[in-house]
Amino acid sequence: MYTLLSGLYKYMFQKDEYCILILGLDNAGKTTFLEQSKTRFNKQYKGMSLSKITTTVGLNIGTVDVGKTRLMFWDLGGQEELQSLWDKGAWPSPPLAGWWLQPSSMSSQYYAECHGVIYVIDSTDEERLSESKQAFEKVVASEALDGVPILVLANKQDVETCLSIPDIKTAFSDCTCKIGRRDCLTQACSALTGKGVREGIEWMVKCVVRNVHRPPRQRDIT
Ligand SMILES: Nc1nc2c(ncn2[C@@H]2O[C@H](COP(=O)(O)OP(=O)(O)O)[C@@H](O)[C@H]2O)c(=O)[nH]1
Ligand SMILES: [Mg+2]
Repeated sequence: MYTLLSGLYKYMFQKDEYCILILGLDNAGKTTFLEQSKTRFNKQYKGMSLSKITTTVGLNIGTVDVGKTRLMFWDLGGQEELQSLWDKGAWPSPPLAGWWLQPSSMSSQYYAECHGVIYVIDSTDEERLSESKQAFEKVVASEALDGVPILVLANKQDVETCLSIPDIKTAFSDCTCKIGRRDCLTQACSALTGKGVREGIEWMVKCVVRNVHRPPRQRDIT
């Protein structure tokens, strides 16, 4: 009886929550992607004007609900000096008040507890492509991310002169062996127009739900 009732409570009032890191160099389009995703998936969300997004200092947090699944995104600053924090920060554990004031050493790290990674590449920035590849290589080489699905977004595909998906795959080909057997998809995308955003999010949902090695958190629906 208890199992039945708790199952019913979970079905009606709880969502499975998965934590997703959005990584990539500064200016790749991470924050624009997060805003576009919130606007597309959250009916109540009155999005900000995408053209008014400014450089992220620190991080942005946002949630996107897809059916009974909630993705909690952490959009981390991509400037070089902030990249060293990607694998060091800590996830909050609400409802602890003031969690964001706690030093990261007090709890576990982003990488160890995240369920998925979205890595955003600026397809118009050929000059920084190898820098982006190096940052990506460190991400996929991290043991704490073993088995975690990675969605690579080749962003800014609305720009006519951008690099194509095959160009980007070739430039990132050194990293293939480090990707291993985890789920990984390279998706053409424009965070600005929304092209590829829904496909990318839906792919990520499918992957995190089937990854039994990192079970979700349960959250009451608010
Ligand atoms: N043309 C184009 N511009 C984009 C796209 N996504 C982001 N941008 C622009 O790229 C710049 C950096 O975007 P932002 O989201 O702040 O990048 P972040 O530093 O990775 O968070 C802004 O001027 C955005 O308007 C896209 O898909 N297409
Ligand atoms: Mg940003």
